[in-house]
Amino acid sequence: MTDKTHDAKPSRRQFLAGAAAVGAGAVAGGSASAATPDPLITQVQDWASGLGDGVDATPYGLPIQYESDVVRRNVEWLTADTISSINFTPIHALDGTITPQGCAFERHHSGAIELRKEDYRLMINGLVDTPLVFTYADLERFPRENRVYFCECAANSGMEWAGAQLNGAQFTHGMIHNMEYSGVSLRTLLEEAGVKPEGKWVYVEGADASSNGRSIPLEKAMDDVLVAFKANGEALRKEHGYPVRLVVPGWEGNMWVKWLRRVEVMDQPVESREETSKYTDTLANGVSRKWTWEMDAKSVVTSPSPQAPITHGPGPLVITGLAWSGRGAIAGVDVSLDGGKNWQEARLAAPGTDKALTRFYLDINWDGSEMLLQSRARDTSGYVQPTKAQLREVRGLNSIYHNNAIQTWWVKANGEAENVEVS
Ligand SMILES: Nc1nc2c(c(=O)[nH]1)N[C@H]1C(S)=C(S)[C@@H](COP(=O)(O)O)O[C@H]1N2
Ligand SMILES: [Mo]
Repeated sequence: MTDKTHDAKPSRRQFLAGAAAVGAGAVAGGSASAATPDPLITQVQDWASGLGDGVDATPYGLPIQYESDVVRRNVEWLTADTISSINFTPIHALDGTITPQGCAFERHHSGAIELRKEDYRLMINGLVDTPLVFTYADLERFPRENRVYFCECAANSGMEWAGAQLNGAQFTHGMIHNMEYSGVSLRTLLEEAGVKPEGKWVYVEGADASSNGRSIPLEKAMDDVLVAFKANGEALRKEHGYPVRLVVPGWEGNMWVKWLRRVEVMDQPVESREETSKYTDTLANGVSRKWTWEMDAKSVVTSPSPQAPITHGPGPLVITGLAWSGRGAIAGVDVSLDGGKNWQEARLAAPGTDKALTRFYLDINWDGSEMLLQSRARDTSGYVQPTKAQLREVRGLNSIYHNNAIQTWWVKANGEAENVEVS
């Protein structure tokens, strides 16, 4: 077969291709143009002159070396020791909504443990008709569900309460991941044991030394909580609770107990360390709010952002970010280019779904001038993401957890971005 574009005489097709290249050049400010031959187009490259790698070079695939900067990172002063640790999802470098397990943030109170399926046991006891112990193989025989949910640590954005501090969406908003979980509804297992009428709470704990025990009202436990063993189709990674973790949709990450070992049905909450001295919010008057389970609606522009600067000149610019709500689905996202004075509605990549990340885009014709970039999420309950000032009015300045305020990036004319606050 002859390729007409190789003829000396320009064909219509060649003209169109040339025009497209010029057009693309104008859009991206790139080097492609019909006038200057591009060796990447005109010359046979090394990778086309021989064989590539065989299929079994890496039995379990890893990202290509050129993507080696798309990794979890930590903030040194936050991670004093390795067993009480936190790292952050590189949300500035991801697209879509699903977080690959390999770069999903981790938070451990006493380190990630290695637990074999054979050694796994889940006990349901307390106010039940029949206390039960399940093996991993037992869990696999109950009807399964598949659901996508976000998991956000209550401390996400916590370092930003007092002022703009960390320079990057990964650090300000990266204590979040969003995966498709496969598992058994906790309701199914509780019904198997038979909850006694006095049972009003469950106390859930993990097999690690910290146990990370939390009390959950029975109403929630019987609603959408999952006992999950797969994430994004494959087994949970060790760091996310292999072989079994609890998924508590929309509620603070601390309740998503990893290496789940026991569910005790109780008539009252335990008031454990994790739900009293930690994960509570102290208000301006010194009184702490008792329970803050639901994660309020929140959003962030992931690009452009400090770690994802604009690398081209004026013209078409894709602004994108993530939005989520623990109270339902995202109904809409507004974006401001001028620090919240004017707002325009972003395009949702797909309609928001219950308690899961939603991707938004705003495709603009950037004039090359600086911007104060913000996003504002709205959820199906009618709630609108607040400004920092509005949040501080209600919550004061003592809080560490549950900061869902609007984030501002100062995008400069040279495309670089910085974490700032507007008043
Ligand atoms: N057993 C156990 N479960 C746990 C924890 C823990 O240290 N031990 N950390 C909790 C906290 S504070 C958060 S934010 C989430 C983090 O889940 P990830 O490590 O999968 O991101 O797990 C929660 N579940
Ligand atoms: Mo957390």
